[in-house]
Amino acid sequence: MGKVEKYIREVLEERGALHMALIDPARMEAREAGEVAKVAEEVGTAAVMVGGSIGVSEHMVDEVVKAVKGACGLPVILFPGSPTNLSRYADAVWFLSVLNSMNPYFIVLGQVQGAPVVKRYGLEAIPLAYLVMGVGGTVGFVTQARLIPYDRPEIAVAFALAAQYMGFRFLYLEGGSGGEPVPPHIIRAVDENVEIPIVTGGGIRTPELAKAAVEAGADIIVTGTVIEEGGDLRSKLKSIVAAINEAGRRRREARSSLAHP
Ligand code: 1GP
Repeated sequence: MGKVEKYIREVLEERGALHMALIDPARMEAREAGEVAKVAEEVGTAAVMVGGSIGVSEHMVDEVVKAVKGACGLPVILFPGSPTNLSRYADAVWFLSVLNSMNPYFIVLGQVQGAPVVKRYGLEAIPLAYLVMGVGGTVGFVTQARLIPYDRPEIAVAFALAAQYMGFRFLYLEGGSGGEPVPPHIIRAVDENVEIPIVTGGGIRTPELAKAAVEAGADIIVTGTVIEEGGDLRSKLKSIVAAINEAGRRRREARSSLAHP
């Protein structure tokens, strides 16, 4: 296991749940990304993810990653929409497969194109099964995902189990950026059936939504749009991170009382 994955697992162990801030280089300039990362670190975000589905070049990723690394000490994990979204300046990459894509490019061929670059850049690859659900947003459109409907938790569970049996170490339940968050009943059904940590994002813009996702069993909460929208970023992020930490703390306590009744 690489350094970043070890760090993620340690923070999860310690806090019960964690927040990652997502920066899309097509939607945010490097300078602003640096400022956002600094605030994110101050309010307790655990890592910064960088990536996007459309309009992202390697140069744009490089510039954002360099700005984030210059502004804070958090690990930077790439979240690539294509093999051209890799940067030698990042710490790790979610080496993701869109398992419910109907196009083999997004399941394995893009990964084949990118793998030698990951090796050349010395990036830590963290295997991630990526499931796009609900309305799916831009990522659902681009990756030609056969979207998992929110009234079919059994399909989400079947994909999640397949992902775990295939050896993926993290599972991402994606509602689509700016979309409807993956509902708690889907997260709960998946959590009851798989052991690997659950990441979720898409449409999470309030502390209440973040808390509901953690209570349902999500381990890592990703927010992107809320960071791009402007306004009082510090207080917005602070309240979201606090809600995640609080729900994580309660989950840890519940687990330890089960272990030591
Ligand atoms: C998108 O899950 C992420 O891949 C984040 O979504 O932009 O809605 O926060 P938002």
